[in-house]
Amino acid sequence: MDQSNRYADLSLQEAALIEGGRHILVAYKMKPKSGHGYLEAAAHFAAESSTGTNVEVSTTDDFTRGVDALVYLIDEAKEDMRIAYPLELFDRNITDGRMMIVSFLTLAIGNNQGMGDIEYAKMYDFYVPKRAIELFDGPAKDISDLWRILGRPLQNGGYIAGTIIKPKLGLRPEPFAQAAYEFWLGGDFIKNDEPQGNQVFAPMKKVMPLVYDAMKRAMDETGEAKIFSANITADDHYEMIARGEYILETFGPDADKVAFLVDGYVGGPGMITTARRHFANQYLHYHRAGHGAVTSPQSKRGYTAYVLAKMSRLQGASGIHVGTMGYGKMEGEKDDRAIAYIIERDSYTGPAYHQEWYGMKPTTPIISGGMNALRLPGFFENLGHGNVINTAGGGAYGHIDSPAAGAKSLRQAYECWKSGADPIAYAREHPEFARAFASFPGDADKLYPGWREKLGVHK
Ligand code: CAP
Ligand code: MG
Repeated sequence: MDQSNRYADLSLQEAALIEGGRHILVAYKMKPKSGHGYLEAAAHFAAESSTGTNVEVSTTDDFTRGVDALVYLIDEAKEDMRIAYPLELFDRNITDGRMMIVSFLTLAIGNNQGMGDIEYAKMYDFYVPKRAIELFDGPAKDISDLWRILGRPLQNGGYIAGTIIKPKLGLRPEPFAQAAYEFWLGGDFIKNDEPQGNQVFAPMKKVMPLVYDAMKRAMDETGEAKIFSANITADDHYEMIARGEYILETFGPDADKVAFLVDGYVGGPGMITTARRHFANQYLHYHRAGHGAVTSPQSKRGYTAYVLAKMSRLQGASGIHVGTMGYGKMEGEKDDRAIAYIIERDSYTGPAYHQEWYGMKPTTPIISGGMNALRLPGFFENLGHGNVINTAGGGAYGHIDSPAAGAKSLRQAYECWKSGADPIAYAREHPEFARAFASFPGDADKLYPGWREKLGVHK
């Protein structure tokens, strides 16, 4: 049934919709199944994403039609299809009237992801009007809270050198805490790896007291504050709260140095909001493990990593992993810097829409995945700044001298880039950075050809 007379209005102007402030706009890359007209398929897509189904129903009235989602732009050659969703469509809390990401996803990326007349559709951008920005939680804490703890300037406080306790799983409490202590002798920030929690060989109630003890000893020895991002991911809301409350109690007077990590993609929006609302005083670290299932360029359905990051800021993530933009081990490319810019700036123009954030706190780009000191200078040059959290697991624990040396090499890589120094010249004056070349010779050969001769390394 062709519903384009109801669910499409190509006379609508995007600028007017934005000016009107009453719609969330969504841009998709959409292709209909063969045999289906583009506008007809798009209109059905909008119907299924709002007030309709595949046939007219007798219960529809004029009010219903007034909140229809409307296709307002199609470009079949570019597979570009854009829909205006009236704000009224989206669910609101009965407790406090706020909006919720789960409702946005249920409509914008819900049943429309499996329709018989749609080959594929992937959300690549969306626009939220000022009123919607006002109705999402947004971050409670941001990178300036971490810079304050670390004694840095609250503007441009710079690079936070972090790691992930490796191996990913399999350490018992004592070696786990020892690994943390050794990194903290050189670095700022340690996170649990995304699957680490309360494994039977590393019970949280054994690990956390030892980690806190390691933190205190490292802080005493270095004279520097340290931060731990503890994973409180769990299916059960009350389990998450129990974990978070236990961890805060354990870190006691240093509980302000605890961030909470949540595997937000596999856990879903509810898990992020549990952490955001129950632990509003803690930095909320959004780990996106699993996102590649939908965000990978190989996937023609779901949504992009750019959309995931933009949604995370609305939900209140203090920081989210944004990938390594082609410099690390995960999929990515240089232009992925847009994923950082949309969450850290108050105003940014993405692939389809310009977005103002009206002062909503920024979400920190977290850089992780195969990074080490050698790869960082190129990364910073591409991004244009180093106001990020970098968590390098292999880059720290793979340094041939020690995790502390690995941490120092990471920090030195940032200082090298910030000073504009030549990395080889900088390495001659900074041993931990120099030893990163010997630690990661494959990277060194690729990024700094002739490094052995230049640094006098002969094996
Ligand atoms: C990195 C990491 C990160 C992923 C996340 C891992 O370890 O801890 O979880 O890279 O990817 O488990 O692989 P390494 P992203 O530093 O040892 O590579 O940040 O792209 O979501
Ligand atoms: Mg990990």
